[in-house]
Amino acid sequence: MDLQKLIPILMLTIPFVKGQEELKEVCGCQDKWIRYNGSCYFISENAFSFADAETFCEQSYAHLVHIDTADENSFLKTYLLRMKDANYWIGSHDRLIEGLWTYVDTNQPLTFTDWSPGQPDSWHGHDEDCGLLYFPHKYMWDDGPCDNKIHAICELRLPEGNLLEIIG
Ligand SMILES: [Ca+2]
Ligand SMILES: [Ca+2]
Repeated sequence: MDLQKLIPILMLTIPFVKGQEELKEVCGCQDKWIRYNGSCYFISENAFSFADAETFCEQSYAHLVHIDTADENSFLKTYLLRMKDANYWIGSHDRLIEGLWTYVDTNQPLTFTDWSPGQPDSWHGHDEDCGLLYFPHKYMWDDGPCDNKIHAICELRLPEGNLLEIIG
């Protein structure tokens, strides 16, 4: 196993030598990441093109968010509604085959969607091949030009099972 793959495991393991409180805080998600169910999420302060947003997430061993369920979707929407108005990339796109939307982490078609009415529309024939949470519609989904620079939502799926149980 190379060091790059080992780092995320070390980051999950190191906290166990620290205090109980800190352990509870860190064993799931890194600082500034938000925990929800089996994943950690990071909302970027900087704005990126879709491709650069995915690269940004990969630097933390994550991907642009893959929204699997209505629960996860409403968690994100509720969270974003408390922040400043802005648009956010999610990991879905149809860059390869127009109209076939897949996720960057799995390359699989979407199983859950929350498109705004009339979306995705590749507006006025523009190439809008990348998925985003669109603040004017309370973070329902839209398709936008992949070169637009907006914020990224990264998702890091935690390993299955309860680490505390396994270790202790
Ligand atoms: Ca997810
Ligand atoms: Ca659109």
